[in-house]
Amino acid sequence: PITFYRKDYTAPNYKISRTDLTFTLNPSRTKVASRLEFEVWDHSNPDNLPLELDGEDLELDQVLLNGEKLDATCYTQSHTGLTIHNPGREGVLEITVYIQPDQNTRLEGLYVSNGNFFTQCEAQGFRRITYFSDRPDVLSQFTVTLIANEATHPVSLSNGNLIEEKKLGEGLHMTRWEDPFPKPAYLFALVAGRFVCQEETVKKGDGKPALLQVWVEPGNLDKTDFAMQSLKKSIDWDRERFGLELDLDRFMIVATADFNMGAMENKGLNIFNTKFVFANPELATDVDFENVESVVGHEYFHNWTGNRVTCRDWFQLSLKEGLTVFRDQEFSADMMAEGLDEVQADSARAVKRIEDVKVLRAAQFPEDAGPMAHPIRPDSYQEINNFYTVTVYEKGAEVIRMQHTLLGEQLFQRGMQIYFERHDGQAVTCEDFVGAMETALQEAHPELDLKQFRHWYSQAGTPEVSASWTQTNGQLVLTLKQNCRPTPGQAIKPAFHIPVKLGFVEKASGRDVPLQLESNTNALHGDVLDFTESTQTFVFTGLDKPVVPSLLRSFSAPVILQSAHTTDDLIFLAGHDNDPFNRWDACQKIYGKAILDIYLQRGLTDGANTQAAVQIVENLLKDKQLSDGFLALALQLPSEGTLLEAFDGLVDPVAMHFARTTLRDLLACTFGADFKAIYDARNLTGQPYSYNAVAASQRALKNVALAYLVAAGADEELNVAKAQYAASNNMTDRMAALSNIVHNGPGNPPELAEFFERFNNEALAVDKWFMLQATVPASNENVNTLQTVRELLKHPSFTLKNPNRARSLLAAFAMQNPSVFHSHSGDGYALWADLVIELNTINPQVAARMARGLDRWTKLVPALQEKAHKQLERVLDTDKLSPDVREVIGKALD
Ligand code: HT7
Ligand code: ZN
Repeated sequence: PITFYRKDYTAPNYKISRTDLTFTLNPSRTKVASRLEFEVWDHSNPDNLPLELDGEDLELDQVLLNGEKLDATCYTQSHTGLTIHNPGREGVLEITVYIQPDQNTRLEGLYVSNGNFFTQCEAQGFRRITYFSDRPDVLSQFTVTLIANEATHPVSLSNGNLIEEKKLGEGLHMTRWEDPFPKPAYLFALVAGRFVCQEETVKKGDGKPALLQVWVEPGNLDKTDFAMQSLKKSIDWDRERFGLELDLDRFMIVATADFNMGAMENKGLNIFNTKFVFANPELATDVDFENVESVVGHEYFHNWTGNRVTCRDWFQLSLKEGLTVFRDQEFSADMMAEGLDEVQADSARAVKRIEDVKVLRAAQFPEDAGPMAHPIRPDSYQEINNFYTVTVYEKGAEVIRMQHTLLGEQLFQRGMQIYFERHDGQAVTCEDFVGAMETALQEAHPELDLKQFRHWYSQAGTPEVSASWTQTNGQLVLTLKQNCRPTPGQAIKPAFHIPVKLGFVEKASGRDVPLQLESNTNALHGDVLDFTESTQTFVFTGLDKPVVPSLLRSFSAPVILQSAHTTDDLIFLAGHDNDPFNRWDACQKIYGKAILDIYLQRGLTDGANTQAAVQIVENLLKDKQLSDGFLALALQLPSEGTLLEAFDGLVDPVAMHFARTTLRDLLACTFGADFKAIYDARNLTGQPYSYNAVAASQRALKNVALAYLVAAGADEELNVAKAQYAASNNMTDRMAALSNIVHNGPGNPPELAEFFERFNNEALAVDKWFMLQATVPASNENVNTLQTVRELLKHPSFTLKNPNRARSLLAAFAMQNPSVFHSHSGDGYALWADLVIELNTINPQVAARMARGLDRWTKLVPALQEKAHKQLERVLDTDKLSPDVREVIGKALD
C-alpha cells in the first residue's frame, strides 16, 4: 500500500483558474467534456513542468491543447491519472471522457440512485468524473452545462446560479450553472432526475433575496418542513452568533437514499442522506429531529468554515470539520436553550454537552487507544476516506472548544474575524487557524500564547489526568499529573496544555466558594486553570470550610480524569455540584465502579459501590429541581462500549454486558414504583405530538423509566410497553416501546410484524426495523440474534448496496451489540468477516467503516483474541481487497 505523508506537501505546478464542464447525462454512458484554463502556479516556476491531472476509471476519448488534438506521445495516461508533458506556461486544455454512473456502487463520483443522478466528490471523487487537479488547494471558477432526457430527468441542478435553461430537441433539455465562487473540485456537485421541492425566499446580508430549496423525490414533500425550518434557523444563528452571512442567491438541499455518509456541503448544492432531511412525527424519532437540525446546520455552517476558507490538503481536514462540528454543537445547544429561563437554559445546554461527551467517550476514546489512533491533524494516511473519523471531527471540535474556553467568547469571535480577514478565498492549514486565534489572544494578553496548545494538533491519544488534594489550615493543595500512553508512531509525548475548569463546592452549603490561587497566580483565568506540566501543584487559599473540588467542569478538555474523590465525595457532587455536567459525571463514575465490581465479582451485588449507585438513584429520584432532560441522562448507565474501554485489562464483553444488566435490574427492582410514577406522569397518550426540546425531554425520561420498568418486570410491565406501542402517535414512543418488547420479550412479537407492515414503504423506518432485531442482546434468552441476522440478510428488503440498509444490520450487530458480536463461539466475528468481504467489492468506503468493528481486539480476553485474529487474517487474505479495507485491517494486525 502507498502511504501519503503530510510532510511531503508541495504546491501544484499549475492553477486551473476556470473550469467549464458539459455533461451529457446517460445512466450507462455519460459524456463529460471539460475545458480547463490553466497557468503556472508560480511565475518563478521553470518552463515545461508537467501538468498532472488525477483520474480513475475514466474512458478517455480525446485531449485538445489550445484547440489542437494531442497525440498519445504528448501525454501519459495511467490508472490514476493523466500527465500532459509540455503544456506551456498557460493555455486551454479540453478533455472528453466517458463514465458509467449506473455501475458505480462505490457512490463516489457520479452515480445513479433510484434512477436519479448524484455526485459525491469529497474527498477524491471528482477524479472519477473527469481528469482534473483533484486536490483542495486548486480553486477554480466553474461553469456547468447539464444535458439530460427531459422525461426521465426533468430537474437538473449544479452549484451556483442558473444562467440558462432550454429545450434541445430529441427529448433533451439543458441547464447551465455558474458558480461565482472559486472552489476546489471536492465541492462540485450535480443532481439530475425527478424531484419536487419546497422553497422559500429569505434576505441575504446585502438585503437582496436568496432562494432556499429542499428537493426530494415525489411523495416525500411532507417530510421536508423541519429541514427547511432548520436551514432558516441556521442562517439566522450564523449571522447572530458568528456575524456570518449567506453569500449565495440560491441555496439548495437535495436528499438521496443512497449516500455513504451523512451529508455533503457542496457550494450552494448540499446533498444529504435522506436520514438527515426527512422528519415528520410518524417516521422520525426526537433524536432523528435533533440530528436533522444539527446536520442541516453543520452543512450550512461549512459555507464559511470549509467553503469560503478551505483546506490546503487533506491532512488539514480538521480545520473545517472540527471547527464546523464545534459550530453545530453550539448551534444545537443554543436552539435547545432558546426561550428558557437562565436556570433551565443552563440545564438544556448541559444536556447537549453531556450527549456530545457520551459520543466522544464511547467512540473517540476507543479510537485514540486503538490501532487507528491519529492526531486530529494526521501525519500520514493510506486512504483519506478512512480519516473522516471521530478523532478528526469530534476530538477536533474539542480542540476548538478548548481554544474557546481559553479565549472566551469575545476573543474567540475576534479570532474568527482575523481568520476570515486573512484567509477568505484561500486553502489553508490548521496552523493558520491557531495563528489567528493566537493573534486575538495576544491583542488582549500579549504575555500569553498557544505554543504548547498546538500539541493537541500533533499528538494522538487521550491524556490521563490524575488529581489529588489536601485541605488544611484554609489552604487546598491540588496536585495534577498528566500522562498520555504511546500511540502508533508516537512513544513519548510532551505535556499538553490542558484547560481545567474548576470550582470548590462547600460541603456545608453546597455553594461554590471563590477561587484564589496563592502561587503561580497567572495560571488561573476566571475559573480555568492552565495545566501545562507533567506534574503541577496549585495552592488555593481562603478555604476555611471543607470543600469538594469539582474538576474539569463542562468537560473542559478531552482527557480521562482519575480523581481522588471518595465515594461520598461523588455522591455529594452528584447531588450538589453547581456544574450540571459534573453532577451527571459523578453519577456515571459511581455506576461505572459498581458495574466493574459486579463484573470482577462475577455477578455479586453486595459491594459498597453498588450501594452507592442505589443511593445515587434514590437521590436523583427525590430531587424535584432536576429537568426531565437531565434526569433522563443521569438515570442511564454508561454504555457497554464506554465500560469496556474504561476497564484497565483484558475484557470479556459478554460478561460486562451481564454485569451492567445486573445493576440495571437491581435498580429497576429497587425503584420500580418510582419509575412507574415517572412513567405515568409523562405518559400523555392521545396528546398531539410536537417536536420541541421540552416535549422531547419528557418523552426521553418517560422512555428511560419504561426501560427500567420492563427490565424489572414480568408480563405486566411488558404489557405497558405493548400498550404504548399500540397507542403511540409518533416514532419516538413507538420505537421506544418496540425496542423494549423486542429486546426483552419473547422472539418475534406481533408488534414487529405490525411495524414492518405499517412502514414497509418507508426506507428509513425499515432500517430501524432491521437495526432493532440486530441489537437484541445476549441477555434475551428467547432470541438467537446471530441466527436472526443471518436470516435477515436474506430478507427481500435487505441489500448491502444501500449504505443505510447495510449499516442497519452490520453496524448494528458488530458495533452496537457487544454481547452478541463477541459471543464466545466466535460466530459473530465470522459473520462480520463474511460481510466485510462481501461489502468490500460493492462499496469499499462503507466496508472499511464496518471493518473497524474489531479495532480493539487486543483488549479482549485471550480466547476471544484468538478467534478475532483468525477472522482479521481471513479478511486480509481476501482477493482484491480495497486499499480502504486493507489499511484498517492491516493496522489492526500490525
Ligand atoms: N464534508 C463531508 C464529508 C463527506 C464525505 C467524505 C468521504 C466520503 C463521503 C462523504 N460524504 C460527505 C461531510 C461533512 O462533514 O459535512
Ligand atoms: Zn463537515
